[in-house]
Amino acid sequence: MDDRVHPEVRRTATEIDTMETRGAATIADSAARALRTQATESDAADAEAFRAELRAAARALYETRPTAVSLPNALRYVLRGMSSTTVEGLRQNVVESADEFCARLERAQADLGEVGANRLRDGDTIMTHCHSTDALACVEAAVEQGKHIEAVVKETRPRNQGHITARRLDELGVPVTLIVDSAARRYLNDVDHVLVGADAVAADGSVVNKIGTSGLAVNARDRGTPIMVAAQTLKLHPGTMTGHTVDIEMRDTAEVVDDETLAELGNPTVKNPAFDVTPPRYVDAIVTERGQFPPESIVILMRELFGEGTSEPWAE
Ligand code: RUB
Repeated sequence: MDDRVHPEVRRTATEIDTMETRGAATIADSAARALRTQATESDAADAEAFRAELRAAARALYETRPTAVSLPNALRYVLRGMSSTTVEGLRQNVVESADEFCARLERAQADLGEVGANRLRDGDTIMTHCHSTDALACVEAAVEQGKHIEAVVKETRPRNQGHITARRLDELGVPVTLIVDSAARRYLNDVDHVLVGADAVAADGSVVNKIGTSGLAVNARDRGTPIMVAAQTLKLHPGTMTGHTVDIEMRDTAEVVDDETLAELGNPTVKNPAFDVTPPRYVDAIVTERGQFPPESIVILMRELFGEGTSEPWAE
């Protein structure tokens, strides 16, 4: 890693890489805070060196995990705030943009929660996949509105993020039924909504989320269960407007099977994709802090928010 990158930023990058810090919104929040630390701790001699240092820090964070677009969106937001020509001015710019970014993220999640909660009726049961703070914001708001909500929670192999969801729902007072991933279709009959988050939403309305989301959505469509994606606009992938695709992270096979078992099995090839793509036709609504959208119309919101330009400010 570049020598100019502050140890705190390195630590944040490692935590994202090892998934100690995980989930698209949380990753974005910690990346913005890391850039803030780089700025406050910088002893750059001049404005040019300061900018170069911040770009190096942003690159180190960017290179951790490839799929959640909230990460580059966060880095872009903070770096684009650098308008001053002095070190002190730039430091101030970064601190203000990072603070503004984190506050906006929190507000967006709360606003999105209110929108999503309106789709949930008193007595509804949801099915979740993985752990999404955006999705849980909808449940939290519904509970605050006095609605009784129950949940069927998929464990989400191989990392079992469903356990985090189960704990969080329990804290909200939502009764939870935990199931193995392969039991999802069986229990779709008992639920009123599938509610998931997103790591990225493409311009055509495709939703990139934890591996298994697309199979769940296809099964839900077959059973007539509505599929709701909670994704604040930070998850919109501007590059997909100009033909870029979303890179799907392949993770270590040790998450699936340990070396000893692998050898006993005759060393088969193991694949461990972390995410998949759900085509827009399997999604009923994308719930954002700007309201809910049919997936096919999300591109209109993307143009409004990002324009057409998506160049990366950390590129040298
Ligand atoms: C997390 C995941 C979540 C999205 C949305 O995957 O797929 O559904 O990131 O989360 P991983 P949030 O555990 O591999 O990071 O709504 O909190 O942004």
